[in-house]
Parts: sequence; structure tokens; C-alpha cells
Amino acid sequence: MTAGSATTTDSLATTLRLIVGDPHVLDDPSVVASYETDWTGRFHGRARCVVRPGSTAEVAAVVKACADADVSICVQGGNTGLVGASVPVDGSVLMSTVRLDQIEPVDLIAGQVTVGAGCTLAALQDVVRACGLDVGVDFAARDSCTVGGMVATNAGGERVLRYGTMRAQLVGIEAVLANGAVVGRLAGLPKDNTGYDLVSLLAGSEGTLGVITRLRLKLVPLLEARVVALVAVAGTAEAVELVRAMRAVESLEAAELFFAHGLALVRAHAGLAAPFTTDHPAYVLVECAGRTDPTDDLLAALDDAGDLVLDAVVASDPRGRHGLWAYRESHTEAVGAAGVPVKLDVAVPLAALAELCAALPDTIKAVAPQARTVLYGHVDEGNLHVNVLDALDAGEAVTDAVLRLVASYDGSISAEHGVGRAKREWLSLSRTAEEIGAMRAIKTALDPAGRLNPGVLIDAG
Ligand code: FAD
Ligand code: 2HG
Ligand code: ZN
Repeated sequence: MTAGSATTTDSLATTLRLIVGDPHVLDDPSVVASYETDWTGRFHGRARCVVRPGSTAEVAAVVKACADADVSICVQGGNTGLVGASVPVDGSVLMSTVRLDQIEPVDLIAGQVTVGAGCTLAALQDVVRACGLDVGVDFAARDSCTVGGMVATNAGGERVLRYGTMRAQLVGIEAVLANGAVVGRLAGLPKDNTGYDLVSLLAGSEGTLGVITRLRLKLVPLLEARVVALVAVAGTAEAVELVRAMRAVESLEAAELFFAHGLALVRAHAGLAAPFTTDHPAYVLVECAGRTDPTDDLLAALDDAGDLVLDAVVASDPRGRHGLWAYRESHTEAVGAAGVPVKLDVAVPLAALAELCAALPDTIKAVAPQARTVLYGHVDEGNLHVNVLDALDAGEAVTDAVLRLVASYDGSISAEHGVGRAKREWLSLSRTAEEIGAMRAIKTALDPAGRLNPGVLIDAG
């Protein structure tokens, strides 16, 4: 399928140039190379060429042309995905959504916005914040990740405890299916029970069911009165207890977890000062946001938490808040600077999080004795990011050991990053054979030739 003849390659490139214009088909290997490796540096693939359509009609025409040539397509937004799903299998056309970046006027009556899939989160935040509204999902890749990629991965991030994941923000979608058909529901109706929910189905589909071209999001109020606290605690169990206590604060928006080893790595990488005079085993970063200053509520809750709080530093001015967030948000970059990690994003029931954190180091050492493990995550959702350095040679064994451990707690092998190529072989740890069969039936119905993102999540039957 993907290995068409040279003649096919040339005639396909010619057809694509006619559709999108010469400058938007890239085949110079030195230019194409930047699209062929994922953010972590672990996953690679050789693209036949890169095509950058500028409208839904162009996307549909490109999809049809590739189908006629029997060539597969990998859709790429900001290429910040962390499971190897945004880079092509060898010979695929790489479709970049970079030109699908239009933001339509914010619908102030509905509190919604329709936006091109290739728009970055930061660009959208700028526009909607100027209207007194905000996007419910936020995380460190905001300057590069696209809203289309966020929907395709059902991204989570730092505000899930208040607003849910990307799927919960989504009220409409426009997409091109594998046969070139355009499907779209962008009216943003809160009530619409007219059959199967394609909007929700495409969320989390990782580029395997359709190319998302536009989407409509419901927005949340822009809450500018904010306070952040970095709280030192004795360990994961205490972090979970603290978050349980903090849930009494209505304005709670984020609860993030990291440990002494991650903080040390981040400080060395980013040159940050120590947040406290002494080191502590674990840290919880909490943020509260409201229309009025939430500082007193946060301080009262910390007070009530008593001995759980070993130390705390609080900031309500933007500079201080960003300074505290840097300790948590810089983890991914600091890990990346230390090497190419085996990256596993998992979730377990909150009651099992401390046990998981305690069991992980030995589980990993058993298959990769030299490995360095860095843990951090979104504590309220029991979502842990397991980053294993110096273990690429044992990547499969590490993945297998960690994901089996997670499954033993009734956990998920992918909390928020998706399955991609990285965890495809382990899907049955989180999904039953019947569920996988149903997913495969959907994939086969919508993409019978398996042309959309082959090798990712699931193949056609
Ligand atoms: P890409 O990486 O380009 O693609 C990701 C997947 O989506 C691929 O399967 C691709 O084929 C598909 N895709 C992209 N665009 C489309 C489209 N228009 N139509 C169909 N399929 C498409 N994730 C979280 O959930 N929470 C976090 O807190 C978080 N923090 C991060 C921090 C950093 C520093 C980094 C580098 C990543 C982080 N991520 C996080 C990973 C997250 O998955 C991505 O940042 C984002 O959701 C992907 O957007 P993207 O545009 O980069 O997509
Ligand atoms: C985060 O929460 C992101 O920082 C990235 O989801 C996680 O680096 C990671 O593994
Ligand atoms: Zn995360």
C-alpha cells in the first residue's frame, strides 16, 4: 500500500502540487527531515513528501489523491505528541495542518469558538482571553501543540480536575474521512441527539479515523485572580491526602505531583534556585483561580491539612506563579535534555497511586538495572508520567514491565497521551478483546484500506 512505484510517487507529488500549490509540497530531504522524528527523538519514519493543505477542500482533495495512488497518510499538527503517532511509517505522505490555523470570531453569545485544527493552543488562548474567556485545557506544549492534535489525542493537562479533558470541551468537529468525504457538525448545539456521536468518536482517534480540519470548543470563564502554592510533602500517600483535603476549595484548578529526583534534574537543567531551604521527598503544586482572590481559601485549606504540609511557598503575582509552575512544567524538557526516554503515561485509581510509585523503581531495575526513572504527573487523576532514561535498549522490556504493573491495579496504559506506536502492542492490557474488536470494526468501516496513520493505535481488520 505505502510502497508505490517511483512513477506513482512522481505523479502523486504532481497531483498534490496542483491541489495545494507548489510551495506547499515539500520533498527536499533536508526540509522533510524535521517532520520525520517525534518530539522525544525515539520514533522516526521516512515521509514520501510533506503536503500542507490550506483548506478543508484541499485536505479532501489530498486524501482522495492519496487513496487513488494507494498511499497512506500521517497527519501531523505541532509534532509534540509523546507516543510516536505523529511521524509517518516509511513511504506515507505527511500531511501537516500548519496552514489550517484560522480562528473564527469568538461567539460571545454561546461562549464558543470555531477554530482551524492547525491553530496552536497559545494562539487560541490569546484570542479568547482578549474576550474574557479561556480554553479549559492547558499544558506546557501550548506554544507548539495544535488544537487538532489536542483533540486527536484527547489531551488532558493541568486543569482536568476542573474542566475535564479535550473531549469535554468539544462541541463540534469538521473532518475529512479516508474516502475524502467531509463530515461536519459545527453548530455547537448543547442538545443534539441525532444518532452516533462522531464528534466524540474522533476525539482520541489519533489520526486513524479522519483528518480533523476544524473544531468548535466551548470556552470557560477567564479567571484572573489566581494563587499557586508549592507544597512539600513526605511522599505520594501524603500528596494524595493533601489533594483530597484541597478538594474542599471550590476554586481548585490544578494539583500536580513531582519528586526530589525530578526537581534536582529540572533545577540543573533550567538553572532554577531551590524552592525551599531543605530538600523534601515529594512536592504538590496546587493552583486556585476565581473571580475574587482565592488566596485566603487556599491558605485556610493548607492550614487545615496540618502535618501533611512540611513546607509551602505561595505566590499570587504572575511572576511568582510562573516561577513555581516552572518547577513542574520544565520536567519534560529536562528529561529530554538528559537523553531519549522511554516515556509511559499511565493512570491508576487514586487509592493505588502510592503503591504504584513505590513499586515502579524495582520493577524497572529488574529489566533495566542501569535505568534512571523520573516520575511526575497530575495527582488528582492518578495520572503518572513514568520517564525512564538510559533504558532505550530495554525499551520493550521496560514498557512491558511498567504497563503490566499498572494493569494489575486496574489502571490505564494511557492516561492522556494516547496509545500511538509506543503502546499499541499492549492495548489488550487496558481493553478487552471485545472492545478491541469493536474498535477494529469502526476502523475498518471508516478506513477499510487502513490508509490513515497505519501502525498507530489499531489497524484495519
Ligand atoms: P501531533 O504531535 O502533531 O499529533 C499527535 C496525534 O494527533 C497524532 O496521532 C496525529 O496523527 C494526530 N493529529 C494531529 N493533528 C490531527 C488532525 N488535524 N486530525 C487528525 N489527527 C491529528 N499531553 C497531555 O495530554 N497533557 C499534558 O500535560 C501534556 N504536556 C506536554 C508537554 C510537553 C512539553 C510536550 C512536548 C507534550 C505534552 N503533551 C501533553 C503531549 C500532547 O499529546 C501534545 O502536546 C498534543 O496533544 C498534541 O498536539 P500536536 O498538535 O503536537 O499533535
Ligand atoms: C506533562 O504532564 C506532560 O508534563 C508530559 O503530559 C509528560 O513528559 C512527560 O512524560
Ligand atoms: Zn501530563
